[in-house]
Amino acid sequence: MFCNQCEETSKGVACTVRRGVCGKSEEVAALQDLLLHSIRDLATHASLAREAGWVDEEVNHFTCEAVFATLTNVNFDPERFQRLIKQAQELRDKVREELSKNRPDLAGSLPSALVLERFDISTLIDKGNRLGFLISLDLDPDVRSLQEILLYGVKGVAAYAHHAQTLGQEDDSVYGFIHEALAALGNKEWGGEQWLDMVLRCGEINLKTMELLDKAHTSAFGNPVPTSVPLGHRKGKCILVSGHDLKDLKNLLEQTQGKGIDVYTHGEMLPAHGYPELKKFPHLFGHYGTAWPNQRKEFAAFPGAILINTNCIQEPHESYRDRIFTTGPVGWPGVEHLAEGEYGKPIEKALSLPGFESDEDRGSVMCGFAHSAILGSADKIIQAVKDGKIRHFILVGGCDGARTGRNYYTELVEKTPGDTMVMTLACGKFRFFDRQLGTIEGIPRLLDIGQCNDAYSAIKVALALADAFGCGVNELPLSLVLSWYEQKAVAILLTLLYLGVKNIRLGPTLPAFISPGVLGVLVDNFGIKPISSPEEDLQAILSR
Ligand code: FS2
Ligand code: SF4
Repeated sequence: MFCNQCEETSKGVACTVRRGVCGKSEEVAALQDLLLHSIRDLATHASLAREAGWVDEEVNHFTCEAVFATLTNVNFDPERFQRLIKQAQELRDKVREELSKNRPDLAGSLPSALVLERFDISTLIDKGNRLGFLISLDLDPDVRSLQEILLYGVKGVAAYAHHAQTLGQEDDSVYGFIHEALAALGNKEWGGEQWLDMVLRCGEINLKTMELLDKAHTSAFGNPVPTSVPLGHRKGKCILVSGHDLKDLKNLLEQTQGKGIDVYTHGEMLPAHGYPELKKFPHLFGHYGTAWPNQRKEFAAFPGAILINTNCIQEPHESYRDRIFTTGPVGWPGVEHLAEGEYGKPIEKALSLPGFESDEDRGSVMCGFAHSAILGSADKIIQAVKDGKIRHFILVGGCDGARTGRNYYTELVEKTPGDTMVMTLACGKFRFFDRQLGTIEGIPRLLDIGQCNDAYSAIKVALALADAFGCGVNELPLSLVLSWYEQKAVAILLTLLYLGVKNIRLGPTLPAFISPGVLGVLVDNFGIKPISSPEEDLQAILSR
């Protein structure tokens, strides 16, 4: 196996033997490799078909769903990959047939197809092992690095496009780019400049995708409003929902109404409490636990059923294996996977379990500071900056991780002086989300913008502030300190680079897939830098 797509890759280079650090087996790695080769094949055909004016919705949706399954900590189930590989072949054949009908000029010169004849898992694993990683390891290191950045960025875009599409928001230019980029990964002629151009285009298309997702969330659930969320629990039966998919949560809230079950959020679901169409359910009680790396301990202690709908899943511990259910792109072998909206089983399970035996007050946190809420206070914020009451904005955003070394972010936030505002998003915030940082002019100093899926909100706020101050984003008293782990974070980083945002601090380590040559380009053109110590970085940030 070869996989270097996440921050915790083995020895900071790649996971290559037996089992990835995340728990991905060699067999699943081979199936993911074969799936990616199959999707590239499908994308090559779909791109040609699109040029001929033939676009297929099923192909578009499948591409995103299947690519999403290959992100870190999403799907570990060989049987699900077996089905996806078969489906990729069937859809490729469908597109190929259309092409033969509609592009007679291509007769005899259709791209060669990756044809699989047997679909038993061991044959597929064997094929995946023979094909290996999608990007040749023998390429020029900078070209290989740029292709890997593109592949991982596209994975993030596909995940966001899938989230948006399930809520009815889509745009063919997003699917068009995903197909074009995946098809390009077979190109042996391009040099660094062409790949760099594709990488920045990926950032551009991700911006559009995140805008679609923002529209999807706000049209379905309303604009988030600042909301206090209890961190404790109350006596009663309970279901915990982890992941990112708000539509699943709404379905579950509807299906549990009047059943005497409280619903709690975990990890990236916390921002759900701020949406009017979700917070209106009185049995959406509170937030339980912290971020994904702590799930084995936290899920084991949760006395009800658990539903997880996207990344990040870890190997379920025996103590809760019979009460955890997956839905959407996520999967673990042996864990019951539910079709969208079919939550009878977790409900039944929750009713059969003891639930919380008593009330417990553990305080609360605020969420719901998405663009509409922050920009609703824009006048106050701008005045506070002009009056010198707000010296600097620091966006501390990104992923949490299982390894040590992320305490940097906690310390940095704890050490920010009282005249700075800290904006945060994604699951890295659980290292400091309950800190009481006080207020400036009545506005909390710690503003939770939302999930990683809400990075668009942060961008919108930054652009609006730049507009109000009549300057560019890089001239604002704003610094970005990011923590990355998986491929959604790669896509967001590419969007920031596409927007020309400079001097981003990135940690806890730099991606293994960035070659020294490509890092040089990022440093020279964008001033990207690794994090150092909280004290040193704060001093540099505040002396700007
Ligand atoms: Fe966190 Fe994991 Fe959100 Fe990432 S829950 S690291 O995949 O998507 O952020
Ligand atoms: Fe290793 Fe990360 Fe790949 Fe898992 S996703 S196999 S930890 S590089």
